[in-house]
Amino acid sequence: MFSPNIVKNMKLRIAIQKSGRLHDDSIKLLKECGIDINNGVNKLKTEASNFPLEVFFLRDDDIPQYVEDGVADIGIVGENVILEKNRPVKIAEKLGFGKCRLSLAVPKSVEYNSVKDMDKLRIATSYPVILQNFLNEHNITAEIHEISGSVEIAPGIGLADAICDLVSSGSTLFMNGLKEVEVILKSEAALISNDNLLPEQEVLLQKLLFRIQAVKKAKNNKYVLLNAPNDKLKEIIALLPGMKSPTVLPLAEEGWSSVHSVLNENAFWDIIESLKAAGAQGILVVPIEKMII
Ligand code: PRT
Ligand code: ZN
Repeated sequence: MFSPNIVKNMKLRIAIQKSGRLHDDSIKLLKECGIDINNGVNKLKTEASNFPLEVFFLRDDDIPQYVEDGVADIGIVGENVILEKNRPVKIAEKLGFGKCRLSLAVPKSVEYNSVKDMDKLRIATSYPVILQNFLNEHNITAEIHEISGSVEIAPGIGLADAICDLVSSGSTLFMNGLKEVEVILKSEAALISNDNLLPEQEVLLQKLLFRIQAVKKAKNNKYVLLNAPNDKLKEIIALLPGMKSPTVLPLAEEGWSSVHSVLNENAFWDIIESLKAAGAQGILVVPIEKMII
């Protein structure tokens, strides 16, 4: 294998968006992973003080190429960009932020029944590769107009009949008199890595992934503390999954216990309601910072 000294001197270089929608969440994620970085304004690169990580600030569109070329070892970028750029990089982990969808939209007044209605239309987009693949899959011939920004105004100025663009709240489409008719892709930010990392870099990547996964799990779970009358304990415990099983501690008041557990966000409100109905009182819900199973 390799000597621990090499690992000691080895660095991982990560590319993140310089400014834009993914910048703040990328920095926040690194911070939540316990990595201190000093991201001064207008800096193009910086170093972490407590993890062997060098950070490059780039335009998101360039990140897949930099990672493929090995200028950066890993990067954080939207899945939409990864698929559009179609570079041979690996998705190491989806990160749960920057969520959006790439959709087809047409003017509100246009009747739309199925994707076949796109046949022979002019579609404006900044995602010609993903759009062309989608059209091919559905055997549709359309004229793709590649434009780099403000795609949603294209139908209004007569440049296109439809658009294919990113949507999150839908308000941009609404304000431009458009309606979303097909979701082509659901996207979120992902950590990508070069296909040929050195073994020492792979070790560092695994270390980083371990931390990212702990942060992600913590975000999806809540720590719950509640008081339960002892005669209802069995019923209440049955409702709580916990990491192994709930912790039960006697309260100073006779006949009552304190129950501690971890609940997944998806099932959270349903379980809280059932707990109340089963006699739980004084329910406290606390965020978890890191969760290592
Ligand atoms: O300068 P650089 O090239 O780095 O940045 P950029 O301007 O190309 O990208 P940026 O910062 O706008 O977005 C970066 C990434 O954020 C995208 O690649 C997506 O992965 C993700 N993301 C998430 C979004 C959105 N949500 C989003 N809503 N990217 C863009 N939008 C735009 C969309 O294009 C449309 O104009 O927001 C508008 C629609 O938003 P709603 O809320 O009105 O539906
Ligand atoms: Zn971009």
